[in-house]
Amino acid sequence: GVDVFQGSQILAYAELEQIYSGAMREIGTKLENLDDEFQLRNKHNPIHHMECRLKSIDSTIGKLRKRNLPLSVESIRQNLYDIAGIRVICNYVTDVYAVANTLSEQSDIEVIRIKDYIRNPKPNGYRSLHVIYQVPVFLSDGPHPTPVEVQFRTSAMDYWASLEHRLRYKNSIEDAAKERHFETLRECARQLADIEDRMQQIHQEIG
Ligand code: 0O2
Repeated sequence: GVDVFQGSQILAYAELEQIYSGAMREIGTKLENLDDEFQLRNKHNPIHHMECRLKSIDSTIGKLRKRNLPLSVESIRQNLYDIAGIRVICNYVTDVYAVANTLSEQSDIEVIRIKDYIRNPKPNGYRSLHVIYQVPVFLSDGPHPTPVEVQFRTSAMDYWASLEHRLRYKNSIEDAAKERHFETLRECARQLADIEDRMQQIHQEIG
C-alpha cells in the first residue's frame, strides 16, 4: 500500500492523516465531556471505555482497490468515511443511545450517516450503532470538515464482535467447523441481547 503514493501525494497524505487525527481528538473530547456530565448528574458513567484508531494506509488502499476507486489522496478524502474511527463501549443499550443522541445534537457537528445494527442486527448477529459524524478541524487556513466513524456498542456486543472478528480471519480451521462456530455465534448474539435486556431492567429499577 505505502508505495502507491509518490512525491506530492506523500505530503498530501500526511496532511490528511493529521487532519483525521485532529477530528478524532475533537470527537473524543466531546465524548469525554458528555461522560463527565452524565456522571455528575446521574452518578453513572455511560461510557465504559473508548478506543481510537486511524485506518492504516495498507487497509485504506485495500478498501479503495476493493471498490475500484481511484488510488489517490483526493479519492480517500471523497470516498472513505472511516479513516478516523472511535469505538465507544457502554454498559447498557440505553447509554449507547443517550450518548449517541446527545452528541448528534451538538451544533458544530453534522451527522452524515447512521447504521443501526442494534435495532436491525446483521444476519450473522452483529450488533452496534454506527454513526458517521463530520466535525470541523481548524487549521491556519480555516476549517476542514472531517468525517469520523463512531461505533457505539455495549460490552456484550464488543465481546461478541471481537470473537466473531477473530473467527472470520482464522484460516487454520476447516470450513465445516468454522460454519458451526458462526452458527453458534448467531445464537449467542440472540442470547446476549436477551440477557442485556433483563439486566437493563434491573439497572433501571434500582436507579
Ligand atoms: P476494521 O478493521 O474494523 O476497520 P463502510 O466501508 O464502513 O463505508 P460498511 O462496510 O457497510 O461501509 O460499514 P459498516 O457496515 O458500517 O461496518 C464497518 C465496520 O463495522 C467494520 O470495519 C467493522 O469494524 C465493523 N463491523 C461491521 N460488520 C461486522 C461484523 O459482522 N462483525 C464484526 N466483528 N465487525 C463488523 P471494517 O472496515 O470491516 O474493518
